[in-house]
Amino acid sequence: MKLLTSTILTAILSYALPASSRTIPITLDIVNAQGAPDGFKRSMVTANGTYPGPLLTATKGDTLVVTVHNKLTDDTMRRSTSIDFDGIFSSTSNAFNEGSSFVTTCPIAPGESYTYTVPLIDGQAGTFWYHSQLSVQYVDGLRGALIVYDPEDPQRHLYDVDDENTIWQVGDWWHNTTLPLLAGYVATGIVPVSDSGTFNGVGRYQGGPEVPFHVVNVQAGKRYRFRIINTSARNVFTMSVDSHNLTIIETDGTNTAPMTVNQLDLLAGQRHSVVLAANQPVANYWINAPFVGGSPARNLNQNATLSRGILRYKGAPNADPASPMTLGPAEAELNALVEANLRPLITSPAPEADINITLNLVVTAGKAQWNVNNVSYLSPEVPTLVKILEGANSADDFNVTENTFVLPANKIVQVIFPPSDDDEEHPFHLHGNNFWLIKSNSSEEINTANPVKRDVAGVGSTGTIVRFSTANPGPWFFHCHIFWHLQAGLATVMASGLDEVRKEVHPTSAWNKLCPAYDALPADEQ
Ligand SMILES: *C1O[C@H](CO)[C@@H](O)[C@H](O)[C@H]1NC(C)=O
Ligand SMILES: *[C@@H]1O[C@H](CO)[C@@H](O)[C@H](O)[C@H]1NC(C)=O
Ligand SMILES: *[C@@H]1O[C@H](CO)[C@@H](O)[C@H](O)[C@H]1NC(C)=O
Ligand SMILES: *[C@@H]1O[C@H](CO)[C@@H](O)[C@H](O)[C@H]1NC(C)=O
Ligand SMILES: *[C@@H]1O[C@H](CO)[C@@H](O)[C@H](O)[C@H]1NC(C)=O
Ligand SMILES: *[C@@H]1O[C@H](CO)[C@@H](O)[C@H](O)[C@H]1NC(C)=O
Ligand SMILES: *[C@@H]1O[C@H](CO)[C@@H](O)[C@H](O)[C@H]1NC(C)=O
Ligand SMILES: *[C@@H]1O[C@H](CO)[C@@H](O)[C@H](O)[C@H]1NC(C)=O
Ligand SMILES: *[C@@H]1O[C@H](CO)[C@@H](O)[C@H](O)[C@H]1NC(C)=O
Ligand SMILES: [Cu+2]
Repeated sequence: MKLLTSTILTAILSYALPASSRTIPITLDIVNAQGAPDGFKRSMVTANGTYPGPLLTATKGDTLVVTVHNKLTDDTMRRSTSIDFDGIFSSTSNAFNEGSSFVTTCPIAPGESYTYTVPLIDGQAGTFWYHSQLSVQYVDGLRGALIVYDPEDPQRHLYDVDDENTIWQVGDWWHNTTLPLLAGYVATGIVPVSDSGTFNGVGRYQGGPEVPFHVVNVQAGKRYRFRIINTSARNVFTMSVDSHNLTIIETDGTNTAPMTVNQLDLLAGQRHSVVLAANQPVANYWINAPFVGGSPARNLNQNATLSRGILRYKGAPNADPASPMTLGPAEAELNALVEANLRPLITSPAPEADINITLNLVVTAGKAQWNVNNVSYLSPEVPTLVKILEGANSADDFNVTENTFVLPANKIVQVIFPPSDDDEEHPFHLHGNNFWLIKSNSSEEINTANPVKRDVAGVGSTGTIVRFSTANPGPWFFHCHIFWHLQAGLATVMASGLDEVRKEVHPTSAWNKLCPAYDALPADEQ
C-alpha cells in the first residue's frame, strides 16, 4: 500500500514538472592520476583521471544528479574531497548539496560516495564550472567545466557554433602537490608562484618539453561562441586572439549586451562567453593567455608567454602560427574590457540597500594570514549549516573566527570593500547566489541603474561595492577565489534567514553521515 501511494505521488510530481526538465545522472570518480599537463609529470587529484575533468553539460531547468566516488589514496594531497558547482544558484532547501566544506557540508571521506542533487533554478543558464571546495585541493587538478545551455538563448542569432569544442579553460599549474606547497606558504607567508599556465589542460614551462599547444579548430565564415573559464587558484589571465575581436555576451551566467573588445582579463573563478567571427585569411593564429600572479623571479620555470593555444582555420597547415608569441594586442591597438562598462542584456537595477556591511581586507605582514575586519577565517569543525539546524541564531552562536554575518531574510545587503592597498585584486565570490556589481574596481563610478550581475568580482585599489538579496536564505560562503588566500583566512559566511533555513532544509541521511565519517578519519585521510 505504501509503495502504491509513493508510486502515484511520483507520477503526479513528474506530471507537474515542465516538459524541459530532465534529470541528468553524472558519475565522477575522484582519483589520483599521473599526468604532465605542462610536460612535468606529477600526481594529481582528478575527476575521472583527466585535467581538466570531464565536461558536464545540461539544459536550463534540468536537475544534475552527481554521484561522486572518492577513491583518493595519495597522501601528499588531501584525501577527502567535496565538490562545488561554482556559480550555480542554490535554493534554501537544497543548501546541504552546495558542497562548501564546513559551511554547508562535511567533506566526503576516502572510500565513500555522495550524490549531489542540484536542480538548476531561476532559469539559470550559461558558463559555470566545478571544483574541489576542500582547502586548496583544486590546485591539484580537480576542476572542470559545467555548461548550462539555453534553448531560448536571446543571443543565439549572434553565433553559429557553441559545443564541446568551444570551451576554453585557463588555469595555473604547479609542479608540486598542495600539502608541501601549503607548508611552504605557512612557513614563509609567500603564496606559491605557479610553474605554468594551462590552456584546456596543456601548457609549457621555461626549459620544459615542447608540449603541443591546444588547437581550437574553426571554419572561415562561421561565428563561434567561446566560453572562457578562469579555473585558476591564483593567476589572472589576459585573453586575446591575434587579428580577431571578441564580442562579450555573457558574464558569470548573466547575458550581457554585446560588447566588442580585443582583450579581456579574467580573475580566478570568473567566466565570459565571447563571440569570435572567423573572418580572417585561412591560417593559424595565436590565442594568447598570459597570466600574472606573484613574482616570476620566485619561480624560474614560469614564462607567461608560453601560456597559449592555437586558433586553426580549416585548410591551414598543421603547424604553429608563423607570427611571434606576444602577450596580446600592441598598446596602440588595445581595446581591453573595462568591467564597469559591461551591461546586462536585460536591465536589472540594484534595489536600495537595507543593510550595509563594510569588509576590510588586510594581510598580516610576513605571514600566511589574511583578515577580514581583523578576523582570519578558520573553518569550524562543525559546519555552519549543522550549527544552524541545531539552533544557532545569532553571531554569538559562532566562534569569532567563523566570520559569520547573521542577516535577516528578504533584505538587500550592500557590501562595501574600501580601496585596498594591496597590488593584487582579490576575486570575491558569493556562493548560491549572484550580486549586483554596483561599483567595479575598474571605475570610480557607482552604477545602480544597470549594473551587471555576476558572482565573482575583483576587490582592489579603487574599492568595490556589491549588493545581494537574502530572498534565498542560507549560509552562503563569501570568499576570495585565490584559494591560497581563502586558506589563509580571506573569507566570511553570509548567513541569512536562519529560521527559514531551519524550516526548509531537510537533509538526507546520506548527508547526515558525512560528518561522523569525516570526523572519525585519521588526520592524513582528512
Ligand atoms: C584594481 O585593483 C588592482 C589591485 O589593487 C589594481 O592593480 C588594478 O589596476 C585595478 N584595476 C583597474 C582596472 O583599475
Ligand atoms: C567518469 O567515469 C565513470 C567510470 O568510468 C563513468 O561511468 C562516468 O560516465 C564518467 N563521467 C563522465 C562525466 O564522463
Ligand atoms: C615539493 O616540496 C617538497 C618539500 O618542500 C620538496 O622536498 C620537493 O622537492 C618538492 N618537489 C617538487 C617537484 O618541486
Ligand atoms: C585568472 O585569475 C587569476 C587570479 O585572479 C588571474 O591572475 C589570471 O590572470 C586570470 N586569467 C585570465 C585568463 O584572466
Ligand atoms: C575589431 O573592432 C574594431 C573596433 O570596433 C574594428 O575597427 C576592427 O575592424 C575589428 N577587427 C576585426 C578583425 O573585425
Ligand atoms: C619566454 O618564452 C618566449 C617564447 O618562447 C621567449 O621568447 C622568451 O625569451 C622566454 N622568456 C624568458 C624569460 O626566457
Ligand atoms: C549604506 O551606506 C551608504 C554609503 O555610506 C549610505 O548612503 C546609506 O545610507 C547606507 N544605508 C544604510 C541602510 O545604512
Ligand atoms: C582592527 O584592529 C586594529 C588594531 O587592533 C583596530 O585599531 C581597528 O579598529 C580594528 N578594525 C576593525 C575593522 O575592527
Ligand atoms: C575560536 O576563536 C578563537 C579566537 O577568538 C581562536 O583562537 C580559536 O582557535 C577558535 N576556535 C575554533 C574551534 O575555531
Ligand atoms: Cu585574495
